[in-house]
Amino acid sequence: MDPLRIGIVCYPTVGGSGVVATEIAIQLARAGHEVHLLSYDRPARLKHSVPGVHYHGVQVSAYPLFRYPPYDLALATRMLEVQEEAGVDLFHVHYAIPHAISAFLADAMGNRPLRWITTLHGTDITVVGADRAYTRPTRFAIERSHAVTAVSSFLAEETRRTFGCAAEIDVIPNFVDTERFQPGQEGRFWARPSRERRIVHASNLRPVKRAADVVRAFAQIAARVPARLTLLGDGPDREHALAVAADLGVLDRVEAAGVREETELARAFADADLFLSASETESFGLSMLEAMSCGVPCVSTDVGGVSEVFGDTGRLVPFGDVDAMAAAALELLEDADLHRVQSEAVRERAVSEFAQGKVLGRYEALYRRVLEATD
Ligand code: GMT
Repeated sequence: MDPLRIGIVCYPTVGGSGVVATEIAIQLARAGHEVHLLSYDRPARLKHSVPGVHYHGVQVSAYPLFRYPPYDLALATRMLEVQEEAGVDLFHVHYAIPHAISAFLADAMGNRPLRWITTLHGTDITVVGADRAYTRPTRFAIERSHAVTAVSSFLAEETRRTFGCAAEIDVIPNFVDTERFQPGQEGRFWARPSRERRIVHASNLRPVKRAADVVRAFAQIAARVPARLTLLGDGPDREHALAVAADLGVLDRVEAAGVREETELARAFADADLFLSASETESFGLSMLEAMSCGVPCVSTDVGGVSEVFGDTGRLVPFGDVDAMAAAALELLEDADLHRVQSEAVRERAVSEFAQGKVLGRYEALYRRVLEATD
């Protein structure tokens, strides 16, 4: 089949949607397609140049009159330029706001039709999209997209419920590179002389992630078994989480490891014993999938699409119930046999359901479907 010229638009920050978009870009380029990636900064996972992926930065001028620089306009212009210069066949925009609206505008401004697919990731629907100021443009942009995908059935349903959208939404789950995210060689806590349990949490530490609840659950765990918590990633709630750790007397066992590249992330997960997530909402939970791929069992709040990722592995607890989270974690951390079974089960689920090779073909098939339908 002919190679395609695909434009990918995403946020560059260390967040799941940027990671997914960049991984799609890299894999498409490896498969021989020409990829143009647009963002306001170089995405974290595109630190080094990748043959076949062309990065286009979007510049927003800081004119004194603009209290809020209009990024959506600058992006629309850049999309149009990239379409004209590189002959992009199709744009794939990640996160509805404002990317899908910029695509609509670029299409309206250009001389030839611009086609785009919108992938919904999470708070573009559950939080931002539900804000009255953004509801109508989000609904409009979704309905005008040439195809719409969501990363979980939960998110697709939530989109229909919040916006009353009639648009068809394909559910294409997130994926993981199961070669890069592999179990380590060291063994888990039962193989360590210290028996110390290594607990991890990875996120952008925004309030929605409830990092302080992770610390609270950890304090209960650490009161029962030797344990250490590593917070991977960075964000606004970092200091609060550490203050809670200090209040609970476990600060010496909590490490805030900052933003991690995926190689470091894979290394940190490789020999970890448990991933804790206390999110208020989570449409998918990509970091948990990456941990699962490394054989790390997860305990999470039962929110959003997490149950779709877990299947019958892991443990789900009610949102806000720190005691239940600690109890579920201890069940796994005090029983080496149960932990071994769970560790194998999560790895097996990541490989059988979410391996990158299985999922990516669905995007390529969708691109071709949209192009054929609109030719
Ligand atoms: O929606 C967000 O909060 C940001 C977004 C991101 O860019 O990281 O995260 C969402 O997309 C990820 C990738 O699809 C999902 O793994 C996360 O669950 C989802 N976050 C939320 O729903 C809170």
